[in-house]
Amino acid sequence: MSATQNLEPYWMPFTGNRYFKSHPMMMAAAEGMYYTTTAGQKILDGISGLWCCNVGHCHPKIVTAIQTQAASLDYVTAFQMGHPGVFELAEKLTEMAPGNLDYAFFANSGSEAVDTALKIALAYHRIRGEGQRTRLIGREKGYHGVGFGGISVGGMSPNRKMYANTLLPGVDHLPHTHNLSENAYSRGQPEWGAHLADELENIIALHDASTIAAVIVEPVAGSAGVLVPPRDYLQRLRKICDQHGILLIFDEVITAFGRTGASFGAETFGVQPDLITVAKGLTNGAVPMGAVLVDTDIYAAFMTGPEQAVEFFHGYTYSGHPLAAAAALASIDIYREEGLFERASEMAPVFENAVHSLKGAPNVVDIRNIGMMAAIELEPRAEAPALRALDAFRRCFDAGVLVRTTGDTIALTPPLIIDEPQIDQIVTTIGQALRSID
Ligand code: PXG
Repeated sequence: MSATQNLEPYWMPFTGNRYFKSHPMMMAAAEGMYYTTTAGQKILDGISGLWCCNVGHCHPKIVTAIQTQAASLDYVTAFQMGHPGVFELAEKLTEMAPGNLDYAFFANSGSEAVDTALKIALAYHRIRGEGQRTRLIGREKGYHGVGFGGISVGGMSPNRKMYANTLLPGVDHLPHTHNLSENAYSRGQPEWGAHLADELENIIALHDASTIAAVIVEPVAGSAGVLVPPRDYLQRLRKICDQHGILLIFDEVITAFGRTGASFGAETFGVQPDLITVAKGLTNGAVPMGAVLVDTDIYAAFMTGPEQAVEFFHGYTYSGHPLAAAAALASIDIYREEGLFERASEMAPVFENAVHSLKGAPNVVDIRNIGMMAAIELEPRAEAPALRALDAFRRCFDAGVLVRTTGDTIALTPPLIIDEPQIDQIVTTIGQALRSID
């Protein structure tokens, strides 16, 4: 960054623009576990960029794949046309996906993947003659991106309140599962809370199952601060959906690609959804891409009518973009070749012990974790919610460690290549930060 660079014209997303522009934090480069700031400081990445860069930054294989693709086929429309990479990607992705999720629809972000999945669910019921199934069920504290569909089923009030009267109609929310009096300091899945899934029965009783199209949840709520599903909770949701002909969508934008210690959260928790949304780790964050993985029966329901007719009136100019497909293929190869899902599963207990060692640090009220994701929840300062965590974030950054905060919770979601000394560095730095702030 030159000293004279004009920061004003860029309206930054999810950022306090005025504060940032007077206290800029700029990255110049990244490699492996580290960023380098424009001031030349090395920063250990404790959050995989933003839950994205699971194989670490600027992996040579991904860099080469993108460079080679950019020089050979830059773009081709996805409508009535294709390129080999995207078909190969669909095959590899659906091979990796659990159960009969044998079809992949491509979008460019998690938000687009979510809106696509909701549209598939609604259209599926309508095609089968159940067009009255229009209701969508999300969950409090859920994050499903920022499209109108995603914020409607999402449960983050700051993201919703400006649009209260223009959200999708006919949406209901399950209760969230965050409860410190029952579950504080859980390691892995909490014992308490499976009964909260039964609230779906009440929602069904209220509206009648025949009006409900789909339930969408994150297997582990990520943005809300790593809310791990209580034991048997997801199983109960699956069972109730099955009993009532309701589709179950797992939003795995964060949990897919090794984050929970397996390829998908669905695998970790042993629950088979009808649709899975992915993004982030799909391309290791290197090129934007999202996807919806779709059950064979759902795909088959659409494949009716004249062969040449469009079956689903949906898609994006950049669906299955060649650069994104190349980055995703390289990422999937690296996940396999470097055994990163297995590594995440092996490293998870080390990570768990390390983060739980922060119990007793000033103002810590909860620590929770699963796989390679964890949260440290702080007591908010009176009258100043989120500021304590923000102070901790800045102290950590100054000390060379990048963490993420949401409200008064510090989230950790490091690249799956992290080693033990780096885990120690993150935890030690957070401990020092918490002891240095009030
Ligand atoms: N679903 C889930 C579960 C997500 O976590 C999205 C959808 C939307 O993806 P896009 O690519 O449209 O941003 C996400 C995104 C945070 C944070 O602080 C997390 C996300 C986005 C911004 C901040 O944890 N996840």
